[in-house]
Parts: sequence; structure tokens; C-alpha cells
Amino acid sequence: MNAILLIAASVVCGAAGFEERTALAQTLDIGESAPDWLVDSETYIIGANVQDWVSLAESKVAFITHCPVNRDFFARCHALGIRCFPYVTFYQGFASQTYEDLNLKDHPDFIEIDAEGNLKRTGFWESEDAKNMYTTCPNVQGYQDAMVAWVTRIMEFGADGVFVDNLGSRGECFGPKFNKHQHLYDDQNHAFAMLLKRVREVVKQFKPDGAVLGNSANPPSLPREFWKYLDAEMLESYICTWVSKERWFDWETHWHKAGIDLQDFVRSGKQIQALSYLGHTPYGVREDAFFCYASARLAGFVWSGGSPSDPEVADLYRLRLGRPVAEEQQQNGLYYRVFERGMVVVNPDKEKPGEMELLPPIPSARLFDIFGGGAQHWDTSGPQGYVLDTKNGHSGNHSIVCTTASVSEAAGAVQTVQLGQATPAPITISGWSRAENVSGDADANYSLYADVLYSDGSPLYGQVAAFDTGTHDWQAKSVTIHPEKPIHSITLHALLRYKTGRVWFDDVSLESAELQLLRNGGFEDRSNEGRILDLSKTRRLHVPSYSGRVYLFVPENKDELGSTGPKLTVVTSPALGEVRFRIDGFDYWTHSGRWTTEYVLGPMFGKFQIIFDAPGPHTIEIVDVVPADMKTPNGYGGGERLGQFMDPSNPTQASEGKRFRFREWEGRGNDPRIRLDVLEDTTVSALFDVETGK
Ligand SMILES: [Ca+2]
Repeated sequence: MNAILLIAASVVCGAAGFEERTALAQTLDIGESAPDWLVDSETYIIGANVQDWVSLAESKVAFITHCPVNRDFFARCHALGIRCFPYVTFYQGFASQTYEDLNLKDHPDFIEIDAEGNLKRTGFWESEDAKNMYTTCPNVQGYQDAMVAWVTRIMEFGADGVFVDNLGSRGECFGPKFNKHQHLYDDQNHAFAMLLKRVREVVKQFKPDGAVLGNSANPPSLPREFWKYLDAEMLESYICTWVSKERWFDWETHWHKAGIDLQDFVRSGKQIQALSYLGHTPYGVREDAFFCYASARLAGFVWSGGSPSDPEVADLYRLRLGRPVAEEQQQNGLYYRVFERGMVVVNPDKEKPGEMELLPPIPSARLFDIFGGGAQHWDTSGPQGYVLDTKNGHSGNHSIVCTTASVSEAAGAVQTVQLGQATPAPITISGWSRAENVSGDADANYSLYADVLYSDGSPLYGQVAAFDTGTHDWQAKSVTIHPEKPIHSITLHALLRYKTGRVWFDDVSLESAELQLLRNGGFEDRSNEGRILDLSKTRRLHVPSYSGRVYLFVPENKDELGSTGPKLTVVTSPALGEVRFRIDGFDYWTHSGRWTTEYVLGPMFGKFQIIFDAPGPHTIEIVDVVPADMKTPNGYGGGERLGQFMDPSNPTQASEGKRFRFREWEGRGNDPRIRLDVLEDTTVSALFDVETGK
């Protein structure tokens, strides 16, 4: 007994090897473990007729069932690392055609006999595709030999085993009583088990790591002896099915219970193929797929639902979470399991969103949310980002909601619009917002906030339409930008930062000459793109009601060997190119733009930066108290301006006598040389007076 417990304890984490799993299987008298690849499999597909080979190649599915018996098909799948399991049944056969190399009209002796001495029809007789099919008797030597020969032929073509359908407890056969055929054994179930045994032996002869996959649709009902000769069993219509417009049954008594009830088999290395039929509930394919996948993976089952070509599902087939590092765990009604590379979470509550803390063994507070569920074309802005609210819209059903719990947090959504203006033209930005308990005064930190990039590369920051703080219903605000130069692009944020509260945004617009340039400003189009959730500050994860979610663990991006000291930024105002400063006795110049197809000032124009190795005091001096005119930029234009001196505040124009003279360091006096403790990232601004010449 202690030995059993020890074995069980060592295999719970899924890190157990074949020998350990098999030892546990033997204590349960269910044969041996499936091979490692099948135990470690996470998704599979059912495909008689795979057309979309690029999706298949992109996927990480471990195997395909119901595939054709085709040498070339097997070879192509093997080249993709995917194993192949053609469909067979030992339950029924046709009397109207040759099927599995057998036509029952020539072998009525292979058919089961009922209590009245009649040929037993298949249980699917009334379905469209099973007319004139009969129930076959696994207890007849000739039938067993025929089925073993059929599987041998499949294996000769290069399959990795077979998928055996229609498993279940066998009814009585009265063949011997009516002298229709002789039986090998006293018991029909034992006879069927012996057929499975022979089939598995053939599979293993051809492929030592091959497998026999079974389908009873309901593994707990499987006659126990069958388990000995199966590597996997199937839970068909897992949560989602075509016979129900709701998720079928419930968490407590079915889905979660199945996961628990089958753990002995899973730990013994018997894989469970969960199969969900998606697209029949009001929740949508993606929500159902994630719910079913997460539930299956929670229990360690391999999952299939829909095609890897379906963009709602494809992400799940492209994932490998790796082996579990812990058992299923629970927090506040959320069920989750941690794997090597990520985790799954299920919230079975139909009404209540759930929240959990990111506790060990969850290795990271930065999660990549595979489900995504953001708004199309909108990225997150700030660490807190935004959540798509599918119930509260100003118009339509959707808006976005941003929440900040402290004044150090920043939440929002951002979209960049390419304008490519040839001439300056006004832009109007507008939108609606609703607020709950927003702290502070109305300002740029709760607003539609636009950063403009002119086509010459220079920026115009912080064009703002601010909303009222406190609590209010939907409110419209707008701002019109009158640009002085043609605009290249605008980066528009809907944001809430450095304040606490919760706000919704909807019907955001960015118009030029009454032309709408923003995409999905009403947030009605949901995105399937995953996104990073940085939960480093709160370590709390929110999961919507009645949903399953899948996360990958994301590392910090910081280069651990890179310079870490504080950064000093020296800025000239107005921005002047090629101005010389001296820091700790070494000379540095401000950025002065660069030549592309045109001369571009760039975001660093008039500035430079130094990264120190450690915090400490520094001497900062301006050398060019009167900055010199710039030489004609190298490579400029057709050469007609070569040799001219250019305005350092606008190097595409001749200076024409304009002069700049250092006035003071902003807030630090007018001595050209100052001492400064740079303890954290610091900006100093050198202010200049402009003197127009001649
Ligand atoms: Ca909307």
C-alpha cells in the first residue's frame, strides 16, 4: 500500500517517466503507460481531409485521428512531427460494401446473433450513414483474424496506430446457441479485450512508440479490461456539443468531476482525448474554445475543438505549455494549473468575474494573455492597459474601461494614425467618456491625448481633450490641432494616469476634413491578438465570468548586462543642432538631424544623452555659449546650397544672420558651468535667447 502511495505521489506532477507511470498502471491492473509523446501531447485534430497545410505546419498538434490510409499523407505528417491514426471500428460492418477489407454479406458468421436468432443490426441503424450495417462479434476467431489483418495493412502503410471507435460494454451474442458461429471465450467483453490486445501487439511490432486510441465517448463507462490495451480514451462532446445550445451539463457534476475521476488513469499514463464541438452556444467559438481547452488542460487531457485554420482557435493549437509543474489549484472559485511555460485558468461562475493572486509556483507576474480580447487596432497604453467592456457602450455594445488603483498607475489604449499630410491641415480629435470616482482635477492625465509627429521628424507633444473628474455619465470632449507643418502621424491615447478611478471611453474619433482616420473608434471589433499583462505591481489576475484563459509566462525585457546607471538628458530650448557641451571634461554635441529622402530633424534633435554607470555628481558646462551656424547638412539636396551656413534651429534653411545666445539653465542659474547630482534619470535644459541679425 505504501508503495502505491509513493508511486502515486511521484507521478502527480506529470514529470514521471514511462516506468513510473507504468508501475502505477500495473497497481491498477490497466496495463502500461502510453508512450511519452502521447502523455505529453496537448492538442490533436480530427481530419479526414486536411486541406490547410500551412495551418497544420504552424500548429503543434501531436497527432491526427480519422486520417486517410495513405502512405504519402503519413510521410508528410511525419515530416511535420505529427502522428497519424486512421479510424477503425470493431463494433460494426457493412453488408452493402467492402469495408475494413470485409463484406459481411460474405461473412454472416461474423455478425452477432440476438436472443431470437436474428442478425443483430448496428445501434446506429437509423442514422443516415449506417443503414445495412450489422454488429460484429469479437468472439469469432475469423472476425478477430480479419480485423488484425486489417490493422496490419494500415500499419504497413506507415500509420502510428489506430483510432478504435465504438468502444463500450458488449451485449450478449447468441451465435453458438443458434449454431451460427463458435465463440473463443465465455465473455463478450473479454473477447473484445483480447481483440484489442492482438491489435496493440501488431501496432507495437511496427512502431514501438505507436499507440491504440479508443473512443467510448465516456471513459468512466469503459469495461476496465479494455484499458489494458488502450493508450488513450476519448471524452466526446466535452462541454460543447452540437446537441446543446448551452455548454452541456455543468462544472461541479460533469466537467470538473470528469477531470478528477479520471486522474488515476491520467497518472498511469493513459491519455484522455477531450473533443469539443464548437459553435453552438451564445458565447462564441473563441470563448468556448478557451473554456474547453483550459478545462481539459487543467485535468491533463489532450484537447481538440475545431480546425487549426480557424483564427478563433488556431492560437490554442500553436501552443505548447509543457509539462505541469503542479497539480490543479484553486483560489476564490478559480481553478488553475501551472505548466513549464504558462498556465490555464477556469472561472466556472456564470455571473461573477474572478480574481486570483499570482502565488508560487507561478514564476512571473508578467503574463502573455493568449485570448487577448482587446479592441482591434488599439494597443494597451500604460502598464494597466485597458479591458474591453462588452456590455456598456456609449454606442453599440462595446467600450473600453481603464482602472487605476493608485496615483502611480497608468491605464489606457493607444492607436497611431498615419496621415502623411502634404500640406498642414487641421485635425479634430473627439470622444466620449464616463467616469467613476476619478481623483484630482481635470487635466491631461484623464483625456484623449495626442502626440503629433511632423513630416520633418519634429514632434508636437500633448494635444489634449481633458474630461471632467469625479463621477459622471457619458460626456463628449474634443480638441482641434492646427499644425504649423505637415503631419506625418498622430499617436492618440485614451488614458487615465496619475489619478485613481475607473473610466470608460467610446466613439473616439480623429477627423481631417470630415474624413474619419481612426480605426475602430467605437471599439465594436474585438481582436484575437494576445497581449502582455504586466501584473508586477498588484500580482492579481482578473478572469471574466464563465471563461477559460491561457497565459504564457513572460520575462522582463531588461538586458541584465546592459548599463543600469541614471541617464542625463541635456536639452536645448529652442532646439538647436550641433551645440557643444562639456560633461566632466569631455565634449558632447546635440543631435542635428539626418538626411533621408529629405532632411529629418528626428525626435532627438537639439538633445543628447549620457548614461552613467552609477549615481553621482557631475560637472556640466556649455561650451558654445553662442552656437555656431551649422554647415550645410552632408548630402543635402541638389548642391545649390552647398557651402552655405544653416540655421541651427532649422538646418534646412540658411541662417541669414539669426543668432542664439545662452541665457540660463532652466531653474539652475546662468553660470555656463554647473555641478549636478545625477541620482536618477535627469533632464537639464539650456535656454537660449534669439537675436535676429542685420
Ligand atoms: Ca462602442
